[in-house]
Amino acid sequence: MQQDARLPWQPYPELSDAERLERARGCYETLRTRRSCRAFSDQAVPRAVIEQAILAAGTAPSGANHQPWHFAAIESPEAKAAIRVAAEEEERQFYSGRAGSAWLKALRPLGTDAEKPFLEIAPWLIVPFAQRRGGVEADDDLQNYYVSESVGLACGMLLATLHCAGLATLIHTPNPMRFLNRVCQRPEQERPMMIIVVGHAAADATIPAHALRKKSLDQISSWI
Ligand code: IYR
Repeated sequence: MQQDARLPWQPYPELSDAERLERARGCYETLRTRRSCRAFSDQAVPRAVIEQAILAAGTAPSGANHQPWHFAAIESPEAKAAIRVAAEEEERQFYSGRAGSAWLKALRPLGTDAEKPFLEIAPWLIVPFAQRRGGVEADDDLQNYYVSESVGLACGMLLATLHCAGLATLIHTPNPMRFLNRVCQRPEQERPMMIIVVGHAAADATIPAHALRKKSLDQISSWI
């Protein structure tokens, strides 16, 4: 195959600046309603929706286009139970001291604790794994670049897609989380980055008021 073939740029839709602004505002209005959900119902989510979201994540930019990610999508009740047991074990130690007082103080407004029933109740858990080596072809064993950045970008796109599909999500980060390699049967050289809990919010779900405190444009930007 010719390695350096080039194709013409496929034009994006032609919009006026007013239409562009309207679309950007629309995206913002959609994304600003995303909340971390900590109480899920057991309402099912079709596998096809999860597949589309992972496909969307897989379009993210990555170092040298090596796409250094693998997404383990888990719906098996046994696997979810195993993840809950292992995560709660780590979290109990985390919340009973390992986190340190400053970290625990920072988490207080969220009201989180070591109990993670949603890991079994929500219909899907997605675990993104970061690959230090790989490449585009299945049997490539090349150095990957900007691995954390690439996987972070893919996870952001995954989260945005799931939100657009009307699903509730939570990023859960058991600490440490190496047990995920065992449960998801992934090789040791892959690093689990987080658990993305996916489903529908429980009827009695709440959010901490703290979650609504978003920084202003002035706080998060400078214009040079
Ligand atoms: N992993 C813990 C603690 C936790 C840490 C941060 I930073 C958060 O933003 C939320 C929780 C847990 O999931 O409870």
